[in-house]
Amino acid sequence: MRMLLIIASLLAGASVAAPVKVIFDTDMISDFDDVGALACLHAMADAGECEILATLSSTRGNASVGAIEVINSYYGRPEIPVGAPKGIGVFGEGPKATRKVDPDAPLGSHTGGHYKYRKLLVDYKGWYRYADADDSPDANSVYRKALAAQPDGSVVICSVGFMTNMRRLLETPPDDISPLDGTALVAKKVRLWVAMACMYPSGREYNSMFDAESSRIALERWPTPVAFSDFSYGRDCFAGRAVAEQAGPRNPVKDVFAGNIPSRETIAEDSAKWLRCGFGMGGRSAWDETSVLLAVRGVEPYFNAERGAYRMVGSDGEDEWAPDEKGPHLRITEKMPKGEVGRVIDELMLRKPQTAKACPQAR
Ligand SMILES: [Ca+2]
Repeated sequence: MRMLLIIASLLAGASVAAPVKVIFDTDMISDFDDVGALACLHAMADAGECEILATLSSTRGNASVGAIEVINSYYGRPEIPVGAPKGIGVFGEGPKATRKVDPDAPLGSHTGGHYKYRKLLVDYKGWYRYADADDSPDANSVYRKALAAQPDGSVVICSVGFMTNMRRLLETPPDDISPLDGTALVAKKVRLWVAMACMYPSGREYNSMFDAESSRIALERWPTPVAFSDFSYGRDCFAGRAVAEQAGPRNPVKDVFAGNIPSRETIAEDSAKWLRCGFGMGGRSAWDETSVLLAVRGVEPYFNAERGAYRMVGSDGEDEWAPDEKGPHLRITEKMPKGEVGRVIDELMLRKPQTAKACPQAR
């Protein structure tokens, strides 16, 4: 019954005056819509729409946690707890990496998608504590402390990376933080998990496939409703060019978008090719930003939603959606035109932080 009520309230839209209590879980490994998502979350926190309880990385042995801290610091919230998984999950500077990144190695020796996060640590020295995610606290203890301290049924978890931390959290035993095991603690404290994951109607999606075992366990055992902004929704909803082209001093959000979005002229030369790569005139596919919008503001007025269940199937990270009007999951579909959703996201990303750190000199 509780699950039905939660889904009904989510479908009806966010009408609760109290700030939504959010735990944000991101990969920060190669793609950069994560940066936009965390920026939107801070902007909504500045407006009193949400409270950010913790910010976790779902990857380890890389600059992910430091990058999260740079953005938290930019928005004046350097104290937000951070952590990363231990022992399992995606490791290093890419999903298939096998060795730890050396945070002191010259930037020029690093290539690939993780470069942008390593560069944040160089450009914003002093804005973070953990250059390597492995040195940060265990995500399990961060989650358990954050959940145990909150009222029952009040927390929304928003994951925009791998599902490693959700699986590990469910498997935690009782400890001195809480007498409840992980599954019981989640059932008691979490209202909703919003996940950027999976691909409608079926396929192999980045966040689901690279730690597929954790995805399978988390989706099968999670005891609360789960709402998805999946690959198929976000791929042609674009955001970020506005912040990339924003006038005024540099900041870490602008740096990442300005450095990673192809020019309008480049996209105009072959827009179909760039769409396949997740880029449009509006910027980058807003998979992760649409997820935080869903987590804080709910389904209305932005999205329609279908009930059902996502399951991991096969042996190679494939997922599959099964429509079911009594299912435990929701997936969002288009209601407001995606161009307008992108502008809602851009407006959040363009807001100045209320207590921003002074930006360093451009390097
Ligand atoms: Ca992500």
